Amino acid sequence: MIKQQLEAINKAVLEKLSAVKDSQQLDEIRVKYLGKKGELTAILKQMGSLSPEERPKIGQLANEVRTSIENKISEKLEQIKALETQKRLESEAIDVTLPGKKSELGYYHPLTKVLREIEEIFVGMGFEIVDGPEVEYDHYNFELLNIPKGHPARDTQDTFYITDNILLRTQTSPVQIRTMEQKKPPIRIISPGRVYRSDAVDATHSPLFHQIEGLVVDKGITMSDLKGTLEIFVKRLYGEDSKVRFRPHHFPFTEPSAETDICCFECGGKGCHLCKGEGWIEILGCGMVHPKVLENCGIDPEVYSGFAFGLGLERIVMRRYNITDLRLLYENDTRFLKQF
Ligand code: 2NM
Repeated sequence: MIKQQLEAINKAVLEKLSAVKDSQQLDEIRVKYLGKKGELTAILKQMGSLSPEERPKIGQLANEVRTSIENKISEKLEQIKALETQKRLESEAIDVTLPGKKSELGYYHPLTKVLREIEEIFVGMGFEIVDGPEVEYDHYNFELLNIPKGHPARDTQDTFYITDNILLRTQTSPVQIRTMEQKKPPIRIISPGRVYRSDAVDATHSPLFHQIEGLVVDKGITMSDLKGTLEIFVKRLYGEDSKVRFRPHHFPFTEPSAETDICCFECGGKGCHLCKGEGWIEILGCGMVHPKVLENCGIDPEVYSGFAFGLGLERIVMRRYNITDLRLLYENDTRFLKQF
């Protein structure tokens, strides 16, 4: 009787196993037949009613059935696991032959591009690139540069003041001043960076723009060093054929002072729309560092002399690329920036 029941269970399990589709169904079968309240366990509890001769035979059979069912279940489990892994791999498969998503490359901003070019030219002539604070004392931005109290450049109309004596630098000259205070000549530096002036925004004005200033101080520096250096700079930037001229000018921090023009690269000097009929285009201001400025920085003007210059980066960039509105340089519209 028990023997038939055991064989029936074995048969039922085999049938059910063949229909199992996932590990959950398999677990249900295991509990139903082998669990503590399972059918096989229930049968084994009836063993007490058997005769002593029958008991070991049926016991052995029961164990065989149990082992067989256990083996079948774990066999099935392996099959299901393999199937599930295969399904997962199929659903997660990546088609490596599909075209990839292109990540966009960055572009150098035109201001950065031209600045790097200019830096390269001066580094090639032995200049160092020096940085300094954009928030400055009026002491460094004006006083030591020989720009006296009451000078129009110091007016709140033109300069952004933070306190009575702290302001946003209006040129990068304070970097040159700080360098002269800290280092003994020979000094050969350029100081590029942001500068600030209280201007309303239009096509040619912005309260923030960029300047590059340069300074050379040593024994025996003369106006011919200034002219030679700046001529080489202009030729490297605009081509070996370009011509420069120096016009007398006035700056409080240099004496003598000059403005440097380049012969119009559009018309070759005849006069056109670009140079406004002049034949020449102004590109920088320069001069021999005023003896008072050297002295202000602890450098003896009887022993040392120097020259300095300053140029506006935006104007150079705008002329280089024919950009007529300065605001385009600050809007960071990639449709504009991609063109350079
Ligand atoms: C310019 C024009 C001329 C200049 C002077 C100095 C310093 F600190 F040495 F006195 N730095 N930069 C200078 C001279 C700047 O910009 C148009």
